[in-house]
Amino acid sequence: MRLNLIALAALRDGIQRPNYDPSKLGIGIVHLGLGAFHRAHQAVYADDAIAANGGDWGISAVSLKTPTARDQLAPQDGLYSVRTVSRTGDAWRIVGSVREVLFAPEQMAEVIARIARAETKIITLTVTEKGYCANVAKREPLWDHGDIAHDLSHADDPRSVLGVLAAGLHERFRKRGTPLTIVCCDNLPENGAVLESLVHQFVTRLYPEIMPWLRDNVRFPSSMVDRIVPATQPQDRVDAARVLGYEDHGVVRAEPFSQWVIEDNFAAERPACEHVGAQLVADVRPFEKMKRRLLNGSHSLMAYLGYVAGYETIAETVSDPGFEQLVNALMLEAEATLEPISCVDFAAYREQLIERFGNPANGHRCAQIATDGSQKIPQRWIAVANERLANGLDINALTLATAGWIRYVYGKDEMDAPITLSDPLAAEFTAIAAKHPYDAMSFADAVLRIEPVFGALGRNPAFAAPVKRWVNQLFRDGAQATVDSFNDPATSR
Ligand code: CS2
Repeated sequence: MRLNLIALAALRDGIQRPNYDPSKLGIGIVHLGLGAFHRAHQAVYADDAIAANGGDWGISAVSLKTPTARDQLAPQDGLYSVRTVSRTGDAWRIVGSVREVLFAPEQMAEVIARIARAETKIITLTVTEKGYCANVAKREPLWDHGDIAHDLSHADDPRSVLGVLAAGLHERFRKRGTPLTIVCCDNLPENGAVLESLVHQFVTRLYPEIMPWLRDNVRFPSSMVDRIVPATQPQDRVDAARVLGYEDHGVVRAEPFSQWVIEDNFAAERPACEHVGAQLVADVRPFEKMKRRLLNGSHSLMAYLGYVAGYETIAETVSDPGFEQLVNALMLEAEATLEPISCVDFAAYREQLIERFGNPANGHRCAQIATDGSQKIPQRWIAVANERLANGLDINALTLATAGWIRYVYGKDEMDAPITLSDPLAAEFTAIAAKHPYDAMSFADAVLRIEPVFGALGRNPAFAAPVKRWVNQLFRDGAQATVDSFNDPATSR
């Protein structure tokens, strides 16, 4: 039998579960992007906040691209378990806050109606970097992106996140136009301001008449989200059935650590998240920058170089002393670009990150983090390299990290086996590799010219020359030897 509301009542003791009746919960939040991360992060905060303080903060969770999550959770009345994995063992809990699951392409009218209802006070989003179909640095929608172009001519049947938001906002305006807060939860710099700008530009094209209302009534706080959530593994389902006594097709696994820093800029009511561990602050930027540059920057470095060196997971990669040293070097380069945060000790934060990366129970695969590098590394590394060069600082670890990415997108590993590239620019990488087979320098040179990733930095010799030298060494000596030589200056390049 599947986990559902009836099973919940009969669940065996010892498993944490909602102390409220999920069937009586009203929906106050719409979430776009029902991946594992949402289930292990925002939905857990909502679950805790409802348990602690009540309130109709149930979530209508929307999948935009695939029906998988809807098909997993709808038969379970939205219920699922979170398996927290740590060095000391597992903990399981059932989350009750997801009250409705929708698959947008089949249930668009319901999605739009949910966004429009006055009871909905908040929209949260986890749609990944590429999900915004935008040039993030310029804060502009990619107007010629297929989904954006489609939505501009089919406003009632949108495909893109911006299109769905625009249609929902238009309908909300037509109803009562009550205030709304839209919280971006993706790893983008100043994510609230970015999303606000994208939505404003998009809505201006489709429904200019609602812009005065939108400006006055819809807020876009920025937020920093953090929890390492590896993809669910088949074993998680097997274990869920054993531990819960019910099948759970929606189970997610996550590390014990969790953090959510949110700009206190809401248009209307919100759940009392500050009572359940979230930090409400005036300015999220320093927190978000720290997390993105230290955690995500290190993640990407380990994903590419670790993969090429033959490691499967992040924990395996960081347990190699050479990699641990390189990650620390990258973090120090990034840290020098951060402004101090009064309540944060960066050295302790770095140490905690190494410990989190090394959690052997995580099973976080390098290949998972390696996806969509073209969308991630500009804000994880390139911005840092630009700032350091402007301040006359070295960029040794950053250039090796970048070389690791270039080596990875070559598309063949050190045994000459194909690497499956999952990236909006994958076809471009493959074409460049075909043009420069086994020619490290010309391949690197051509990749460095990909403007949306590197901007002008790719043509700056202070960056491009060391990157190309590292790429050459990676092809010649392999990733492990190159990482080891980074740490041992005696083995010079
Ligand atoms: C990772 C993130 O996949 C990735 O790119 O770096 O998903 C990371 O695990 C989270 O941001 C941690 O909060």
